[in-house]
Amino acid sequence: MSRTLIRGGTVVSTTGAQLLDVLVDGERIAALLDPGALGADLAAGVGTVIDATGRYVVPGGVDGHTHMQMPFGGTEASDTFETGTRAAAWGGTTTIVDFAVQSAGERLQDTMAEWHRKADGRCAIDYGFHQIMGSVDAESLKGMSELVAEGVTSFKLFMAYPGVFYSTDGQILRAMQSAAELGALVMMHAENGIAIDVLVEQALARGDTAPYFHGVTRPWQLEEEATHRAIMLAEVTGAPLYVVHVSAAQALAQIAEARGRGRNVFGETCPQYLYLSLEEHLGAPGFDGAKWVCSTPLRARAEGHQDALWRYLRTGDVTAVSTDHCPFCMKDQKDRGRGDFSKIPNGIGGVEHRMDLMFQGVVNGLISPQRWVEVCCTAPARMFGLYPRKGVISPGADADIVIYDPKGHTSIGIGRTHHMNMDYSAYEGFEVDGHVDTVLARGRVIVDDGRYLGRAGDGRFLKRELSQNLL
Ligand code: DUC
Ligand code: ZN
Ligand code: ZN
Repeated sequence: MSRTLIRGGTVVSTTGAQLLDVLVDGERIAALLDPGALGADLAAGVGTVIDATGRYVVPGGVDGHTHMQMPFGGTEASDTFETGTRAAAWGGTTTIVDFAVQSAGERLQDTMAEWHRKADGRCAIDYGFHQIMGSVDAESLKGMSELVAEGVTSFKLFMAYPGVFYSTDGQILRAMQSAAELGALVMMHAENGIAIDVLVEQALARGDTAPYFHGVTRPWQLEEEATHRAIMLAEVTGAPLYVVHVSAAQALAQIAEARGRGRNVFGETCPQYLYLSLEEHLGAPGFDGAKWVCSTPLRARAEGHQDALWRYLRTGDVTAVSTDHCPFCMKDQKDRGRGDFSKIPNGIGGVEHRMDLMFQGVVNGLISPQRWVEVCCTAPARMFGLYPRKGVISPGADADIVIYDPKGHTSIGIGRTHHMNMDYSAYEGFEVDGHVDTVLARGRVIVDDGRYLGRAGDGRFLKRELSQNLL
């Protein structure tokens, strides 16, 4: 593969924004150079020159939380590894970390092997795996060390979904003890599922069956309580803790408090919690709210969660922004919950829109361009043991690069920017500033000027190291 020069752009990193040329050699970044400073020796092998004048040159996005083909509620997330990673590429994300799912009674290793089979040879971009532990027992605890050796260095546990993925506090404690010994990261779905199930049963008995009641029966108090409990269990065991898809301001306050005490506790949020709400979306007329049924749920805008999330994003107590991409179509999937919101498969698709949606934080003066790059690219790479191969534009890193036009415009919705395998868009009608113009994945241009040039199978499995983000 020959050399590529990206010329004239502003390279944005976590520490600053600077006019620099980027020289790519094969799959890697070879050098960052003062504009026009390419010497004759390096210029010799340059086959392609990309003019990035007036645009940002940023690391390819790292989405640390996706669910391609995830089985849920008798159906399966509608994006395959092929369609979902292609959509991610369209949106400037060049790495995902997806979840292998262990349900009760299955061996961890078998589920991991199955997820490799699903993804192998199909992905457009590089990918790693976390392991969901749906069954914490002696065998799965032993299996954790084998997975860490294979580059699967994080384990998700659930305090929600009794009878499906739920772990008791005792099981959580044991898994955290094993994780602490291994140096592995515990990822937590922090909602009190036992209490939620009672509220759900009572709501349905009252006839409150519409999608809106999915949100009402998962109040923020039950997210705050579970987050606090998870933090305390992590403290007792010494395990590093990453709380996924945080939507409640009060849960983030718990995380901020633990971080203030120097604990290895991290928070993740997702664009849906920053932009969508219980009132407008879950509460949409008829059955439309089903489009936005996910857990944790969208919160009441009136309660101030969104403002708090943006604040915590700025201060650093939200470490990373992922999508929790878990798409289901309305037809035949979300439809299953007509007349009973508890049967609506939980999940929102958004892998394609994270970079653009988070860029609105820059446009609106809520975060800096540097922080945008940090939460979307660099921090998730460090959090999940992929740094400095991913998440940074520096010599030796994989040449995963996005040329982003801050003056561009993106129209989100079906028939416009929509490559996910869903029959609706959770962000339909969003008109946003900024545009993903060109995407390079390991040195190859895979998206350019509205054309997709990648191939299924280009993406490789990433063996991850332990988290590089511990306090
Ligand atoms: N939440 C979702 O919305 N979908 C999948 C799993 C989860 O925890
Ligand atoms: Zn979850
Ligand atoms: Zn998830």
